[in-house]
Amino acid sequence: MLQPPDMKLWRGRVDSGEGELGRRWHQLARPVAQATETGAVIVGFACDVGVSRNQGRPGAKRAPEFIRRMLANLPVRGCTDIFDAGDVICAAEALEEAQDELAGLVARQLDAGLFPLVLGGGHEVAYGSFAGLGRHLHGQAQPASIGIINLDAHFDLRLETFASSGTPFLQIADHCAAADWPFHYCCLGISDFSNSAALFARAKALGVLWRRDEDMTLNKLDQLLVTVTAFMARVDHLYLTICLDVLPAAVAPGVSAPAARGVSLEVIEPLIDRICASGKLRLADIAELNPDKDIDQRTARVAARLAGRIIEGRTLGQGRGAQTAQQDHLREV
Ligand SMILES: [Mn+2]
Repeated sequence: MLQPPDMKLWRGRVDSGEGELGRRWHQLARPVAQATETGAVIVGFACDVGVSRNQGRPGAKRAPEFIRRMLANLPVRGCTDIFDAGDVICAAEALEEAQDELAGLVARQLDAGLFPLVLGGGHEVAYGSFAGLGRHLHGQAQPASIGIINLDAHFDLRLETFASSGTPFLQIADHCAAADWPFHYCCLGISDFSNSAALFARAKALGVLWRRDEDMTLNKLDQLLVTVTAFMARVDHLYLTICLDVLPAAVAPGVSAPAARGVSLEVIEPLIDRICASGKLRLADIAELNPDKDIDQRTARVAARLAGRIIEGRTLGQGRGAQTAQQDHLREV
């Protein structure tokens, strides 16, 4: 079920004495019905059925509301237009229907020329998000070459007879195989102690590129950036998905499965910046905030910070993407 945007969530401080420079996101946000051609659109996926089915701690259903409240107070910097498309609400056990509805909504926003930033929900959001990008790209002359970059402690490649928050990337691999699309999956932040040997074997069989949490330290950042840049060069479109349990538990306590180690923001943020600067990012989502388990809204805050970084970074990235295209053209000449 699609719930229209609740603009009452977009409230916050007003620094009326500061004029234009004092504006915050709540002063920009408008319902998507008023969207112009450019801009980012916030889409909520109010669902944690996948988390329950995966034997996790439910609560992520309310995350879109909590993240919006944090986004509302962000200062306006690089972003231009922020729209809200409302929430897909998952009724009872109807996960597959909700994922399908999300796919339709995401595809419509992409068709309209907008950049969707989806707020999960459990990581089952990823299958709906990806399917939406797939629908948008369907019918192009070339098979869609989509790179998936997942910042996550988990592969989420579980082999099950039902969909859950642990299965989305195996579902996507099947989806790609059926459509005769390549499956380009890069998973960053994997914990050796949170994935079974079966999952490592499946990742290997599927040609997944992964890096472990312990290999994602600041002194290895340069090499990581080289690896991710090479991955991005092989694809035409990028889908970035962030599972908040990739972060240390002190930074992101409000998740179903807090990380024993995690990857620090010092490493996560430059990676996100590089992804945004590629000019190829079409879609992003942020999954697994569980407001019931959060402490002083730390996790909601970090989710909003990352969402803001992606939306602003992408605006800058478009400029850099155009620049790169121009440089490529000059080299050809
Ligand atoms: Mn995860």
